[in-house]
Amino acid sequence: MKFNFKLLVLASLITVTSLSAATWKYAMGEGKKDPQGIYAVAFKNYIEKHSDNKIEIYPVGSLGEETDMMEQTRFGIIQFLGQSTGYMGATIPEMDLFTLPYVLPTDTKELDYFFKHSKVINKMLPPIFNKHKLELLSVFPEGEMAITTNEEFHSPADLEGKKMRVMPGSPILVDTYEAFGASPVPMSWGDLIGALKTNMVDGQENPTVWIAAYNLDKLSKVLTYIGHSSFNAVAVANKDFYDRLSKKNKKLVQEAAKYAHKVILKAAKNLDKKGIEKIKKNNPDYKIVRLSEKEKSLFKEKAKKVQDKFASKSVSNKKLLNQMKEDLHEAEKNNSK
Ligand code: 6CS
Repeated sequence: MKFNFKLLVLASLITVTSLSAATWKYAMGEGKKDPQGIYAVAFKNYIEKHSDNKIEIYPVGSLGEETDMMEQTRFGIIQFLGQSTGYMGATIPEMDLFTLPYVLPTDTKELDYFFKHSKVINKMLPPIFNKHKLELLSVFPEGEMAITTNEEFHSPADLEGKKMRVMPGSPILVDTYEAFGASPVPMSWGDLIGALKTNMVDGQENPTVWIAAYNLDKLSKVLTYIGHSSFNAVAVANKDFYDRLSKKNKKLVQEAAKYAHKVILKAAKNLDKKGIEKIKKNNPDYKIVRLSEKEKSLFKEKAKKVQDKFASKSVSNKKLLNQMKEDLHEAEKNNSK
């Protein structure tokens, strides 16, 4: 039989390529059209455009709740995860930094600058995530937190005794709503719709893009902005998986994360506007309230002890909060140029 050298080379190339090509799982706490999905799809497109690797995306609910997916990622069952920071504080206490009331601005330009240049995100958090078997890829905003209730409120006194759902992984969210006079109810997303329908809870908070996407306005009478926080999410990889990647694939993952971060930050500038416009179009009689600065000051006063409690929990928390305030001051200065 004539030795067919070309066939051998082709077969070897296919073998090497197939050996080097992989399929990676990417789970998230939202759907493909939601902000975490915008990031995940951009990440997938970059990976598949620049390599033979494939990304399988698992949207919210397909692999359990956000807390389940975090454990699956930490133990390497899933390679990549998109997660809301409101679910992370119990696993990585420092991450409650992103749920603190009246620390992050609501101005989208300042947030954009902060999420691009923050020393907290780019220098201080990666080694903390490594301790939890995770490689931090990105942190990004999904919009200003808006509060939906069945009755108008303008002060902490108005929230007295109101059962307010908060995301289940954040002690700071419990502290915040207790400080605001309410009775916080930690609850996963999967249980919230039913709880609103049966009046198990009186209200909840989410960005308007999410409120509009899942018709939470139809399960309440009024939406109130108190200017207290932004909804944020992270993208992470399992650390052992990431460390075992070839140099080429590590570079590919970092470039894909950088690209997806640019895509979601660009989209994030308009998420609030798109969300509130969709709510107004679908629900024209729905009441939308923005508290005055005077009314906000009552909530800001209550928020101070929540910020102090976070900082007092550990030296790490205190350093992170101080650095975040410096990062935000930089963002504010840049925005005033
Ligand atoms: O309220 C929640 O739990 C959900 N909200 C958003 C914006 N993303 C996912 C999260 O599970």
